[in-house]
Parts: sequence; structure tokens; C-alpha cells
Amino acid sequence: MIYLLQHTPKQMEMPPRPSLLDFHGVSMTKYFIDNWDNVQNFKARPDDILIATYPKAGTTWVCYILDLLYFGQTCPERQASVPLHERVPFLEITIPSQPAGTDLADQLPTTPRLIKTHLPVQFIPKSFWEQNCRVIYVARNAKDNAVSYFHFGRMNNVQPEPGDWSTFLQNFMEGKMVFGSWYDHVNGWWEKKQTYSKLHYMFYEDLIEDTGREIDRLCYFVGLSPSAEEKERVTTGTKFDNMKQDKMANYSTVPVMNHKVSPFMRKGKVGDWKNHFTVAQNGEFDEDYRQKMKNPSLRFRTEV
Ligand code: PPS
Repeated sequence: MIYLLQHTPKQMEMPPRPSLLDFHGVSMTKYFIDNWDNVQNFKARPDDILIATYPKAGTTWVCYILDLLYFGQTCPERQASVPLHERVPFLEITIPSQPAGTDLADQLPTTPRLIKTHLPVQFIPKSFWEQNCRVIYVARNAKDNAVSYFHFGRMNNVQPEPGDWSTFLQNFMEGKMVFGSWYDHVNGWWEKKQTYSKLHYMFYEDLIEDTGREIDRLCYFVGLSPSAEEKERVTTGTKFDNMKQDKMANYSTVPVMNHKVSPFMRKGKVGDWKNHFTVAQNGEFDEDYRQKMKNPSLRFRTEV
């Protein structure tokens, strides 16, 4: 999740680290529920595209791919001067003295509007379904997702204190994370896909394995036909190393994030979990995973 503090004056007080709250059965923080009426009453338009993810699943990557596909050629100056988190507003975010995500989305000048959310499927404002909007869901394997979320908590002051790795991992398994349980999130969205045809469910691991193929699938889903050169430009521009250097995409100027603790563009790999999980943690995690992930049609890869 990205925080909209790009233009925060340096002297502004840092928002305090929040604590987790139970919100209709899902762990959340005030930074994502304080604007709830406006979120729930958000008026989606039929051509809006919603990019939904559990935090740290590859949101920024897919937002950037779509933004370049749609606007890379027509608005190159926008790419160079407007941070990605303003080009693709984060619907439910609300941080004191910053524009709320709903306001940024309302003010977006683009067609289509690309809108990001981390909400579990049951919290999505109903207008997205009523308007039959296209929705793209990105999922990442639980182990790498947990590792990425842990480091994000260390570097981001508007996340709850993550504690040490073993405490964090335990909390992850228990769903005591902002936006709730990873298991419920990926399963809830997977179930939605069975009844809502305009939902494209994709995997971070597939993007890593073959970015070009996944961009083709995305284009097919949204009805775009970029030229070979255009597609190459998008594939190259959204490579990890290029995004890491890109100030409009790497969040380096967002004051609540301390990239010296851990950069937002951290590793961008599948399998970094092996550098974090002990053998015992891995065994316990796998056992717990088997209990929670009973749907045989939803399969994740922890290596590619
Ligand atoms: S957030 O804060 O929820 O929006 O974060 P999100 O963008 O979903 O996830 C951040 C992780 O995605 C990795 N990332 C990428 N990997 C490969 N290629 C590209 N281009 C790319 N862009 C972002 C980013 O490095 C985070 O993963 P980790 O494992 O922490 O490196």
C-alpha cells in the first residue's frame, strides 16, 4: 500500500504508527476506514479499471504496466512528473492533511480511471459491480508475500509495528495484518471470479516468469492491442531495475517511508522466503497452509 504524502511539508508531524482494529471481522487500521462512507458510496464508472491486491502482491508493478499501456504514449509528460500513486489513486486511504483516495479518484482526468484497492472482496463498493467494471486481481504466494509485508512494515511509519520476523509470521498466519488474512483475501477474490466474468485473476509468479505473456493476457482482458514496439517499451519500462530508478514509481520521496531501513523496490523475486523462514517455521507454515487452503483450483508457486 502506498501513502499519499508526496507533498507533505518536511516539518509536518509524522502520522503515528496505527494499531490494528477489528473492522467487520477484518483487521484494519484507521488509515483505511476513517473515510468509510465515502468509500462505500464511491461512484464507479463503467470504464473504470480496479486493480485489487493483498498488500505486497505486485500492485505497483501492475498499476505501472496498465498506466503505461493506456497513457504512456499520449501523456509522456505525466509519466515524468506525476507520481504513480497519484496516477492510480488508492481508493480507501485516508491520512490526515492528505487528499483522500476517493477524492483523488473523483478528480482523475483520465479515461479510463485506474484505481487501486487492497480491500477484501466483500468490502468493494457496490457501484463497481453495478457498473460491471473490469477488475484485475493480483495474487502472490503467501511466503514471499509475508516476507515483503514484513519489510514494508519496518520501513513504513503508517503500518503497525511489525515486531521481529517470527512474531510477524505468526500474526500473518493468524490474519492479524492490515487488510486481514491473506488466506481469506486470495480465496474470497478467487470465488468472486467464478461468478463475475470481468475479473482477471493473475499471479506475481507468472509475471516474473514471463512478463510479456502476462502483458498480452492483460491487454486481451482490457481490449488493448499495442504494437510490438509499444509492448516492448512497456515491458522494458516496468522491469524491476528500471522502476527502482524511477522516482515517479519507487516512492523514494514519500516521507513516511524510510528506504534506508528497506527500499520499497526491495528484491522483486520469487523465493526470497528461503532467506527468512527457518526449517521449523516452514514446516509449521506448510501445515497451517494445508488447513486453510482447501480449494484445489487455487494453486500458488513458491518458486519459478
Ligand atoms: S504495495 O505497497 O502493497 O502497493 O506493494 P506492492 O506493489 O503490491 O508490492 C511490492 C512488491 O512488489 C515488488 N515489485 C516488483 N517485482 C518485480 N518486478 C517489478 N517491476 C516490481 N515492482 C514492484 C517489490 O519489489 C515488492 O516486493 P519485494 O519482495 O518486497 O521486493
